[in-house]
Amino acid sequence: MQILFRNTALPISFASHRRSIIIALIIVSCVCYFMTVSPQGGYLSSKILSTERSIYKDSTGVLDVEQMDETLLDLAPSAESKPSHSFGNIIPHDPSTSHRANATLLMLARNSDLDGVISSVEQLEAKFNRKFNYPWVFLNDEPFSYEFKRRVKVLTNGDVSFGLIPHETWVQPPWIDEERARRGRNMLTQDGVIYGDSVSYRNMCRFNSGFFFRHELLTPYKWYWRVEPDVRFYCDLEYDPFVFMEDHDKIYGFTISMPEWESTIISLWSVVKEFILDHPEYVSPNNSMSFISDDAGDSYNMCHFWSNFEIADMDFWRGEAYTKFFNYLENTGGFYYERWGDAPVHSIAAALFTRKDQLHFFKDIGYKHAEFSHCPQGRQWREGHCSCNPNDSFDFAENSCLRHFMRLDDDWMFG
Ligand SMILES: Nc1nc2c(ncn2[C@@H]2O[C@H](COP(=O)(O)OP(=O)(O)OP(=O)(O)O)[C@@H](O)[C@H]2O)c(=O)[nH]1
Ligand SMILES: [Mg+2]
Repeated sequence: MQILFRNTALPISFASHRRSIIIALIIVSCVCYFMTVSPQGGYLSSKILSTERSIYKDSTGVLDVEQMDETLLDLAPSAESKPSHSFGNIIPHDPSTSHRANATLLMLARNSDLDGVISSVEQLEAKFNRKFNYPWVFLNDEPFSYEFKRRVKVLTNGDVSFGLIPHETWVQPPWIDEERARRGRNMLTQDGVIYGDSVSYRNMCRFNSGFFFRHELLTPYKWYWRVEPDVRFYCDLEYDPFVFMEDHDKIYGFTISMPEWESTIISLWSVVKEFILDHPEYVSPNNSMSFISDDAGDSYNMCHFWSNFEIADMDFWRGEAYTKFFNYLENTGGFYYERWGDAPVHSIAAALFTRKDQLHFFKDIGYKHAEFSHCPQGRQWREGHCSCNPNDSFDFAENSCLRHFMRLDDDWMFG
């Protein structure tokens, strides 16, 4: 009996052992299969995704992130392996498969600005550039310290250049009548105007108006994003704003617009009007005069794009219209006799010498400089994971110039 049991038991146990092996093999195969399609870590899944990234470009080569997310969801083979909602956000940007712009991030700074520089760079890297790796250019009127360079370079994977500004493009030109300039500074100081007494502030404004784009570190580039120390970037930026500008034939992008202190630019508009009379050929037929004037150009309403944030095309500043315009302004000495800012100078030129559809309001970029911020609204606020309060945006302030920009055309709302 025992033998019989043994004899019969042996084949039974061998057969069941074989079944177990086959079941185990099936389970292992299934696990391997689901690992490859799992959103959490499958090597193969990331391979599929990176291929899709290169497939789902529009005709201009720009990645349509929303389209890509939807497509990936469609591709998911089963409910179990469907990507989570945030899946699209963790796909690293792969510059090798995307169209890039000839662009740089740009900051003018002093060695003493280091903490504010680090704060701004750290944020822009986290919110945007970690995925895109655009280079940075830092400019200074004095050599950057070893410490400055060491602390800044470590913040980015992009190339970083540190440049010295040529003396003659920074300091007050020798032909400026210093006595007249001093009287101008005193007047603004008495009026309590910020930086009214500062020559270095005037140097900075003049440099930003007419020279930065000619610096040897910037001449290789077409596009720049101007960044200042101690600013805030509130939202994730999943697309490339330089490529956006290029593909949509834009020239100048901004986030905040406001009126200038009138006493700093007393004679600027009359000089601008003279220039327009001398050179009507540079004024675009489709210009944005109604952004900068409420009376068809008779007077300036002081509205300007706040130039501490700019994403713009340096070829426009290097072009014939702006070169002649800047030289015209420069020859009056107004940068030193008054305190002409680069913001009204850039804004007036952009408004007059470009088509209005070449100006772009980056309403999806949450940004703060000093006490004024722009916070995106609605879907853009949610999808950008913005940390700003959407109810606290300078756009709604009485003295914001956004309504002047909006009245140019309603297209900006859909642009
Ligand atoms: N190298 C250098 N950079 C300067 C100098 N003055 C200003 N800057 C930089 O130029 C930019 C504008 O200067 P700010 O002092 O911020 O001027 P602002 O934005 O009009 O005024 P704030 O409200 O004080 O920020 C910043 O990036 C500064 O770091 C200077 O004398 N030397
Ligand atoms: Mg500033």
